[in-house]
Amino acid sequence: MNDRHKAWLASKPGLTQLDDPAFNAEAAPHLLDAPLTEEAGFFVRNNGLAPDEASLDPAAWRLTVDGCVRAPLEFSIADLRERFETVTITSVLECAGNGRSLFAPRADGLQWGLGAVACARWTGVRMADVLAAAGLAPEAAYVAHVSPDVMADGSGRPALSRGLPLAKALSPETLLCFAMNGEPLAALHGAPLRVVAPGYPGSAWQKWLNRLWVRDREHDGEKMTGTNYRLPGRRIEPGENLSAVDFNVITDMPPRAMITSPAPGFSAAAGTPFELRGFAWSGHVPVAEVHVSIDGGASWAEAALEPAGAGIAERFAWRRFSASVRAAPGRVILAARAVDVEGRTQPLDQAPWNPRGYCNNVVHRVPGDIAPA
Ligand SMILES: Nc1nc2c(c(=O)[nH]1)N[C@H]1C(S)=C(S)[C@@H](COP(=O)(O)O)O[C@H]1N2
Ligand SMILES: [Mo]
Repeated sequence: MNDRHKAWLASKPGLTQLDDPAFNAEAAPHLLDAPLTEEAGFFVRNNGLAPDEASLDPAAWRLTVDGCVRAPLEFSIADLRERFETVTITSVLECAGNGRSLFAPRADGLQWGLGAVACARWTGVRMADVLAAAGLAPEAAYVAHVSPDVMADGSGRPALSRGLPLAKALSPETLLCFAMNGEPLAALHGAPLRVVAPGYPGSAWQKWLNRLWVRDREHDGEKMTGTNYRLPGRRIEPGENLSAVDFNVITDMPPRAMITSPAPGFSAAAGTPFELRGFAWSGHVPVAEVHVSIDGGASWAEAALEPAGAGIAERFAWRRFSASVRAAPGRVILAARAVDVEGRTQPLDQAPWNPRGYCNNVVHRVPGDIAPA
C-alpha cells in the first residue's frame, strides 16, 4: 500500500480498501446506520489517481463552461457562490457497481460488497443556472464532465469523463457542489467542485470538475462507451456473444433495502423482540414499501417506512425502515426487500447478470443466532 493510500485509509476508519491500484474503499452495511453518512465513513470510488491536494486550492480553481453555448464562460468557486442561488439537497450516492461481488459467475470490475453507497447533504448551485448563464445553443443535447484525474496505468489518459443528458443536467436537483454535510467538500470526494446527480449512478457525480462541455450528442468520453456503466437492453446469459447486444447508459438506480442493524453474526434471545432496521432508496422512482423476513425470504411482513421528505430537497434521501421482530431459537436469516411505486422490486436470488456487474440489487440477507430464552 502506498503512503497516500495509508493516509486516506487512516482518515476513514472502518472502511475496507479494495484490491486496486486506485484508492477505493467501502463500509460494511452495519456501519451505515446513520441517516447522514459522515465523511469518515463515506465510501470512496476512484477510477484513477486522485489529484494531489496541492492542486485543489479552491481559490485557484476554475470551471470552464463551453461547447454548444452562446458564450463560453469561466467561473471561480467564489463566482459560483456569488452569482447563483445556493441550494442544499439530501441524496444517496450509490456506485453502479455496489453489490457486484454478489454476481455468480463473477462480473468484471471492483468486487464491491454492499457498502458503495452513502447519503449526505449536498450544497452547491444548480447546474441549470450555470448553463443558463452561458446560454445553451439549439443543438445542445448532453453535458460532458471533465476533470484532471488520470488513469493509474501511467498512460496519462483521463480516469473518467462522463456526463448527463440535457434534461437531467437542467433538472433542479442536479448541482455543482462544494459542501457535504455542511463542511467544505473533502479532497477525496471531489473538492473543490463536484457534480451531484441524484438518482443517477455515482459515475455521473464527477469529482474535481473543471469543465462542463456542452455537446450536441451523447458524450463519448472516458468510460462512456462500450459496456462501461451500461446495461444490456435485454436479458443475457454469462458467456453469451455480446457483439449483437445493445448496451444503454444507466440513468436510474434500482430499488434497494440495506439492513444496518443488527450486524451479521448477531445473537438475540428467543422471545425478546429486537429491532431490524436499515435504509431503503431507489433512483427516480420512489420506494413505496419495504418488507422484511426472519426466515431468509420464505415469509414476509411489511416494515414501518419513514415517509419521504418534502420536495426536491429530500426526495432522493434514503428512508429508514424498521420492524420489531421475534424469532424462535436457532439460526435465522434476516432479509429486507424494497418495492418502488411502479412495482419494481429486488430479486430474491440473482440480479440479471451483465458483463460489468452493474445494479445488483439482490435482496440483502443478514445471518444470526437466536439463543433459547
Ligand atoms: N473525476 C472523477 N470523478 C468521479 C470518479 C472518478 O474516478 N473520477 N468516480 C465516480 C464514481 S464511479 C463514483 S461511484 C463516485 C464516488 O464518489 P465518492 O468517491 O465521493 O464516494 O464518484 C464519481 N466521480
Ligand atoms: Mo461508481
